[in-house]
Amino acid sequence: MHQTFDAALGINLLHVNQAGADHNRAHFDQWGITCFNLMSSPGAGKTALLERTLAALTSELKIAVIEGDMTTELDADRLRQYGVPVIAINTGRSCHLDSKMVAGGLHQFSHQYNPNEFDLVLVENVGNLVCPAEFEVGEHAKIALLSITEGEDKPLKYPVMFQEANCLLITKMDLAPYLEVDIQQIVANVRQMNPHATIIPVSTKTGEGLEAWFEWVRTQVSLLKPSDSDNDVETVELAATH
Ligand SMILES: Nc1nc2c(ncn2[C@@H]2O[C@H](COP(=O)(O)OP(=O)(O)OP(=O)(O)O)[C@@H](O)[C@H]2O)c(=O)[nH]1
Ligand SMILES: [Zn+2]
Ligand SMILES: [Zn+2]
Repeated sequence: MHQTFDAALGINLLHVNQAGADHNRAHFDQWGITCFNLMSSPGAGKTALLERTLAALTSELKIAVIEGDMTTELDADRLRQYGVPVIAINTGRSCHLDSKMVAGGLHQFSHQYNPNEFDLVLVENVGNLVCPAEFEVGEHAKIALLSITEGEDKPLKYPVMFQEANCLLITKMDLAPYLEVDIQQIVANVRQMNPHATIIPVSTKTGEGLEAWFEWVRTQVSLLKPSDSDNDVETVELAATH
């Protein structure tokens, strides 16, 4: 793992990061934006999932993406084709996004667009099963992706990401017939770390599970909305009585 204590400066980097994350979250709340942090090992399918999500949901939600990559804009360019703002952040040698980098992205975003018009910001973190889970960026929910090609033991070997996740997507389900993989064992290992996360098996190739994922996204976005204004609270309460 990277260093979390800077001996030269005598500061705990995780504490500094947390203050920055709280600041970012305050901005999201003020704008009425829900923010998700998508995390996985390299190549588990974050960008593919974002492509399907943008294709399905941009007609009903106003979405922006913060795209973290160490050096390239390859993923950002893939997502720009969906006509949404994509803020690319190159982390250089760093293996994760931190709250300061995301603050820089939000600054850029709020100068180019009116953030009050947006519903959802999707952050694609740098592919890494360890560090991203340690550094909050101001998200309201953490989404972890685990592809079935990675092995059933990953939730046990890299516990923090799976403990922290609000939603776990088991990806590349279309490959199950070709692999000797026990999906129930993956679920059991995740449950051992985290009894509460929503678990959704998906495939961006066949579309399996994507509707359940979209519905989870819609629910999370609508949960944040009521605090927006009194008017919205009333609408939600009225809807609930019918
Ligand atoms: N068979 C199969 N392949 C998939 C699926 N989702 C993604 N892939 C493939 O897996 C590879 C990596 O997918 P990406 O979406 O780029 O993964 P990522 O997590 O964004 O990767 P990094 O940003 O490098 O960490 C690509 O070749 C995708 O086509 C899936 O559901 N099934
Ligand atoms: Zn990606
Ligand atoms: Zn790190």
